[in-house]
Amino acid sequence: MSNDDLGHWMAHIQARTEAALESWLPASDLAPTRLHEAMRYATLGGGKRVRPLLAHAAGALVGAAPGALDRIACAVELIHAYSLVHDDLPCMDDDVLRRGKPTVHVEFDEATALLAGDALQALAFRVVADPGLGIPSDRQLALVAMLADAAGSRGMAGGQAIDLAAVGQTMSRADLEFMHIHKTGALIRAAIRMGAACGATADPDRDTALDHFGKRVGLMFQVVDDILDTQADTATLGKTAGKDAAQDKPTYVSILGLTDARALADELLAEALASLEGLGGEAQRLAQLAQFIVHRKF
Ligand code: GRG
Repeated sequence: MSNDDLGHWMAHIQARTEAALESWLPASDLAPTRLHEAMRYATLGGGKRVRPLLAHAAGALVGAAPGALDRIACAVELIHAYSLVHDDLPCMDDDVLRRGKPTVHVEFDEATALLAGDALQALAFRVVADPGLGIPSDRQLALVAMLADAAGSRGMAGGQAIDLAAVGQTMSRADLEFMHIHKTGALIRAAIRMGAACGATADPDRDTALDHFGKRVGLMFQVVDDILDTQADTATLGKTAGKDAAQDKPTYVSILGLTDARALADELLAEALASLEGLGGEAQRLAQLAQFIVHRKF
């Protein structure tokens, strides 16, 4: 699988994800129209779709049906989109730019942004719980639980609570890792686990290896996000650059310095790739995605 091939495959999965999101999101002329417009504005036509790409790559590795993976991809992206809407609110990170356009509360209003996030989260669970998923019901329930764990207080929302409490504080490296593993890592890890759980057969060794990969990639994603916040400009990122330092937030760059933060990202990449070693050539796509995540420019 060449990098050229990766580009085509990514474009293909991104288009499938867009189509799946379009099919699940309520039409903008359906009442309540303003809320539905805001949900669509927050979700469609933007973002790298990293979590859907990982879900598809993990699912393809285990022979999962592409239609089921479209739904998993859609669900994790809906949770991600909701988290971005809420994260940008004045009571949280208070940002005005996301994916190169005004944030949802700027384009609409705060109450609509809050409700749009809530409704996107509910829709994510609706998608996974839908009978059309085509997965035996015990495993479908397990998928619902995986998504809930990743999004909840022991996952993404918990990590966000730690993040908000950390503003202006000093933090140990261990505490920073704990925060990042939850805030960003939990959903990325869940995307991979959920994709893999759509396969016809369980293989404990394979699933453990994939989960180890997901943990490393989840943390690596945020280490690189911390680096990009200091190195890239607002136009490239599509969101306000330099936010972490401006808000006096502890990050890998503030704690380790830029050089060691980069070294850590490389170390996590090596660990992630090592965990794929026993999984054969089909794991190549996940390896390529890990490389993409660490070398991304936005
Ligand atoms: C529960 C009230 C309430 C709020 C929750 C959970 C939450 C608010 C915020 C989660 C924190 C968060 C936004 C984590 C993700 C951090 C991150 C690196 C986002 C950027 O992800 P990319 O680069 O973005 O994948 P694109 O735009 O490419 O999809």
